[in-house]
This record gives sequence, structure tokens and C-alpha cells, in this order.
Amino acid sequence: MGSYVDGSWATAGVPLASTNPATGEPVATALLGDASTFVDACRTARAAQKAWAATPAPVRGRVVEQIGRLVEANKEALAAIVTREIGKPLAEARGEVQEVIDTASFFAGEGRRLYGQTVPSEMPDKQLFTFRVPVGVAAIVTAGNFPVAVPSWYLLPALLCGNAVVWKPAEYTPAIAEAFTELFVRGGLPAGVLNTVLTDGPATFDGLSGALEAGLVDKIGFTGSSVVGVRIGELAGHHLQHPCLELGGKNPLVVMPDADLDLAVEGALFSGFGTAGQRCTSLGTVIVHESVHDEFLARFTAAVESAVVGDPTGDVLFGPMISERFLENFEKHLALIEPHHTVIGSTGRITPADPRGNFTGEPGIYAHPTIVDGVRAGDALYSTETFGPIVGVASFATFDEAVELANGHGYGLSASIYTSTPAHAFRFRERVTAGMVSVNNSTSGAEAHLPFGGNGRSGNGSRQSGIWVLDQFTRWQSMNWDFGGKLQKAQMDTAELPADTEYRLPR
Ligand code: UN1
Repeated sequence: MGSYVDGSWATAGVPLASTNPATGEPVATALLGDASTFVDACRTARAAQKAWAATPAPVRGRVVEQIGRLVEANKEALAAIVTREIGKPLAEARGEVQEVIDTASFFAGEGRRLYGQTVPSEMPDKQLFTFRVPVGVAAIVTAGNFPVAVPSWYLLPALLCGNAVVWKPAEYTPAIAEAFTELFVRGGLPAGVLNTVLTDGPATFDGLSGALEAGLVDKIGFTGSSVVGVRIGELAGHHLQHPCLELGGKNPLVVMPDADLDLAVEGALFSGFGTAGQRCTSLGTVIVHESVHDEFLARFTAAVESAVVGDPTGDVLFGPMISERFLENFEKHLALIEPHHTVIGSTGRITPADPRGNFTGEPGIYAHPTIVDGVRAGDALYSTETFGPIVGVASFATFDEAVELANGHGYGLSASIYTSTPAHAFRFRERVTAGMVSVNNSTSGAEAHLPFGGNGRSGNGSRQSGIWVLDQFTRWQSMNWDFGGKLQKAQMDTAELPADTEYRLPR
């Protein structure tokens, strides 16, 4: 399983095995390419792009529709591969594949829209228009936590808009990447229009840099950590490009005194521990009113204790971490727990020496779900994304304090409030800096057709999904068409009708 460039699969590369994190069994061997594989893929994409852009948009939309149908027909198989390679519980993996299908159905229709505008001119015998023009070659670099849904947010609209794509999936998900590429290509994409490159981080960065230098990339899409996002942003800025960056989060969930506490607990459980906390939309800190703090914490603790963790093919709150590397990285973040915190439950790896009651897995790459109470605004834990099953709890006295805590970490992806008062919900919406706000629902689980993206450390303000992502993958071109038969100079030859500016209504 290697890179797919110009319609064929690479047969050489540096081998890297992927294993099932739930069982340790081998899943696939990736053949990693290097920076030149990346540049070659961009060159191929460049060569294929013009003909693809000349293919009428409704026809491109039809290809998107066919891809969606193929994914739907293969939903169970693709979800099973996702579960096998990254340990995402099957129900969530099915949901993730459904997100691909939803995205395809949205953009299939967009092939018959992709509207421009007719705009009146200030001159007679002249008409103005706007057109959406494809950007060119899009290089898309995605993470392994959403190995098909998030790529589809980029790939489907980019392709629909007439761009050619070089996709760099997480190198530790080669089986998923191969399956996904096959479904796309078999949906009717001509060779070279979608190229998949399996490279590690450094080779990707070098390849991207080389391809930009050679003028082979026009748009970068990146989903991953804020640290890498900054580097990609710098690189893109050097080439006068505006990348689409979807980065980390430290997403707050506010519990007001008038909240339905059971609902809030359910929301916190899924937000914090779904996907083992490895979503960019995962819950970071519950910000709970002091009058309901103890009651919330007691119910939340009970819910976490009774939840089943383990075998991702069964009905579990969460399965293993994506890989050993993800678990080790998560464990490092446990050092952020300070003496003034109260830790509820075990921390770190589930082992025979540190077992968990409700556990259906084989000890390996599983982590305990942990609640940390007593989190304050100055704590590193309050402002650091941990990417694992840990949820902080902070308390507040006034609404202003709650808003400050919801914003003060500097991320701005997703935020949630539990309340039964509409005014609280709307005031929170108004004042929270996150790109996405939920009322009485979890911080994660965005629907596929609303704008998705963050502010501050969560991104550069770009938005994916729905009609909004079209602005990432097209540029507006305006057209002035003069059919007057003589030169009409804008601003200078524009007629002006005299106004009686001295006129006043009689009093
Ligand atoms: C991500 O973790 O990068 O809202 C995206 C959600 C999912 C997407 C998460 N629909 O949680």
C-alpha cells in the first residue's frame, strides 16, 4: 500500500507497518514515499487539472455523486477498515463514513449550482458578471483521527470545483487511505486528478515546500496540530497563499444552574470521551456553575465509571488510542495535573496492574478516562490540548466568569452551553470566540453542511463544509462586458441625475 500517482499504485517505498491498536495484529504495510514522490504527484496534478476544470461542473458533480454512492454501498466495509486501523468504535466509524456520504450528496448538487452572479453596471450597454474559477492544484494534508470524513470535506469540494488534488493522509492509516482512494477513483475521476501520497511529516513538509517553490501547488488544506499549522501557514504565506487550516481545540462546555444536569452529563461524556478524546472538537473543560458543581461532578463521575471502554467492535464509550504514539503523547500531558487538582479515576494506560472495571479490551493501547476537578484559568491543563480521554472541570460564579473561562485558553473551535434560558444561549453565542456553538448538545458532532472551522489557535478563520468551503477552492473572477460600441470609462462617463439638494419638507 503506497502512493497513488497518475492512475497507478507505487510498488516501492520504505515499509511502515500499521497495526490494529485494539489487538496489535498487523493491518497493512505502507510503502512510504519521499519528498520527490510528493513533488511528482503535484506535477501530475498540475498536468491533469486543466482538462478536469474544462469538464462541465454538472459532470464533475455527477462524479461526486457516483463517489458518494460507492461509499454508501461500501459503508460497512469502509467503517470496518476504520475500526481495524485506528480503533474507532464501529458505531462512530459508521457515523464517520456517513459524514462522507452526506458531504458527497451536498456537493453533487453543487455541481448544478456553483453560481456566479450577474451584476448591474453603472453604464448602459454594459453588463457585469462574476464567475467561480478553480484555484488549480490543492495539496491536502489530513490527520488520522478522522481518516475519511475530514479528507472528504476537502477532497469532494476541491474536485467538484475543478481542482486537481494531492492528498497526504496520515501515513499510519495506509489501509484506509488505499480503500478511500479506490472508491474515489472508481467513482470516475480521470487519472492524475486525485493523487494520494504516503509520506511522513518531514518528507511532506519538504515535498510541499519544493512543490510550492516549483509553482505546482495553489492551495494547501491542513487539519492537524496548531504547532504544525503555524509552520504550514508560514510556508504558505511565503508564497502569498492563504491555506485552509483546521487546527486544535480546547473546547469548553458550560453548565448553567438552570441546565438539565442529566443532559449535560450525557453531553460531557460523549464530548470528552468519544473517539477517546482524540477529536479536534473534543471537550477540554467543563465550566460548571458553583451551585450545581458538586451534583454535576457526582453524576458525571458515576457516568464515566459505569461506561464501558474496550473492544471497538462492540458497544463502548471509546476504544484504544489511535496508536502507541498517540497514547505516549497523551501520557505526557498527564504531567499537567497539579497538586491543587482533584483527580477522579485512574490516569494513563490501562494495564493488568492498573485495571479498569468496565473494560472489554485487551490491555495494550487503552487509556483510562480521567476527570480532573479544580481546573483554573492559569493552569497549563486549562489551555493545553491533550488529545486523549481527560476532561477538566472548573467552576464559576457569574456569567461573565463563565464566558472568560470559555474563551481564555486562546483556542476557538467549538463551545457548548447547557441551559434552559434562551437569553443565556444567545448571550453565550454572542460572546464566545469559537467558530461553532452548541446549545444543549455536545462540543463534537458537527453536521456536514454547516461552516466548520476555528479562530485563534484553532485556525486562520477559514471555513470548511457547506457552501462556505467553495471560497477555499475557487477564486472569484469578475467580468465587465461592454456592448455599447464605444469606450465607456467607469467613474468618469457615468451619468449623474441632478438632485435638488436644497429641498426641505414644509414643517
Ligand atoms: C476533527 O476532529 O478534526 O464535529 C473533526 C465533529 C466531527 C468532525 C471532527 N464531525 O466532531
